[in-house]
Amino acid sequence: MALIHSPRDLLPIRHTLRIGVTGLARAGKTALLTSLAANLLARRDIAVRVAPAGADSLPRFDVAAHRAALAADPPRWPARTDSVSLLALDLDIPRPPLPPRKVRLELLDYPGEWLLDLPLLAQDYGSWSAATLKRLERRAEADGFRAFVHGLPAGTADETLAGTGAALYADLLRRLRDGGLTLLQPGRLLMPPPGPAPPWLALFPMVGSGPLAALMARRYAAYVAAVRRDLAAPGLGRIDRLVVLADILTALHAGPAAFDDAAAALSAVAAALRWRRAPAFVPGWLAGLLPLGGIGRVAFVASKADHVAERQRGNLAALVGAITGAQSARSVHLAIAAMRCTEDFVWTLEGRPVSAVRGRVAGQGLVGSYPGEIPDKIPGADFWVHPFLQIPDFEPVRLPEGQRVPNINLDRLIGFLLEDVL
Ligand SMILES: Nc1nc2c(ncn2[C@@H]2O[C@H](COP(=O)(O)OP(=O)(O)OP(=O)(O)O)[C@@H](O)[C@H]2O)c(=O)[nH]1
Ligand SMILES: [Mg+2]
Repeated sequence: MALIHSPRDLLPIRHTLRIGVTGLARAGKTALLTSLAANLLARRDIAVRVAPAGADSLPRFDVAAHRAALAADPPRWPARTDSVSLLALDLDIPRPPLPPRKVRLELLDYPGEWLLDLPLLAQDYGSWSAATLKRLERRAEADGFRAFVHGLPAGTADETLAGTGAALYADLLRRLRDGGLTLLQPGRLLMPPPGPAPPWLALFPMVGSGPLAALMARRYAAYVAAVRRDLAAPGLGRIDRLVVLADILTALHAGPAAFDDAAAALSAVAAALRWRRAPAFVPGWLAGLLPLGGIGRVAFVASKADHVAERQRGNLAALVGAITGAQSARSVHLAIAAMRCTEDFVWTLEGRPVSAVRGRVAGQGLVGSYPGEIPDKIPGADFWVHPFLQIPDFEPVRLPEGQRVPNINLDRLIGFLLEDVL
């Protein structure tokens, strides 16, 4: 460990490192934050404590309640969360003979829907509309909305018409989400920001060049400006490192259309992050002022990796890499389980031994699972001939307070995120 990483290390103040943890609903954000906190708090080599909330504006992540759920008998998963929250930990890292390095880690539980707004920063209204309408062509759910858009009269920018279109589109996004799709934009239509809805949220894709299209283009521009503002805001923005969680196993189970859509979403996010990351020659203080420019490291993570055996986890990580194109000093792709609930075992299925996992399922006791082979690249048509099975809802392992949470590859994630800190 280097004694000094940067000149500010010599100052007797605590500096803050903010890590965004993002992923779509149920991707495993809360489980990851709880496990990270429990494992850092259980460390003996550094002093770690939950930082006081002070006069902060963001709600605090309730570590104590989430850990208590795991310590209960029977243990329960941490409850669902539906708002942004912040977990702050103060770390004192010894480095004799110098005084300890003082770092505040701020971990932000960031909605995945908002992550899907990043690609919009590089698109204008016309190209976003064209791409979105094209994707909708193949979806039966979109029939009503498509008919509305094609039937729009030329030459009016009527507020009522705009309102009808926006309501139809927002409803369509919700139905597509329920149908298992991921690439749903703008994300704030599905996960609105706190407070009353501003008029520019009433937005939908359309083609043409009349006054209504011009109104939509203005709303889109206002939307993108708000996304940009949020990224630089002291509350939600200013993220130094980012973890993008993806539940790839559930996407594989959902079938080719849903999987391709999820992969397209993840790949668009990865491209937006690559495009926005400040080049190496831009000094840190300046990079922090650029939109997204301050994000120095990104980890793309397949979650719930304890649902497959060791042999398959390499493929799972490789698949995330193939989708995101991530692999550089500043990005990694990993398969992790924030809370490992299973053990590997060899299962004989139809006379053939397969590497499977087993864990406890409420009401059923110990259950074996072998969902199928994980492809190590984006799967083609032959993969989908054999359906990928649903992963069971394993119970978490009971965890007495103060203990480390069993996991897979969490140390690698921490090592990557905090390489220059620990
Ligand atoms: N086996 C296993 N299951 C996990 C793991 N992490 C999460 N899960 C499962 O996934 C569910 C969702 O995890 P959460 O951490 O609540 O996901 P989230 O992204 O915070 O979800 P929302 O708050 O609803 O957006 C959990 O209730 C578990 O059933 C893991 O490491 N292993
Ligand atoms: Mg959550």
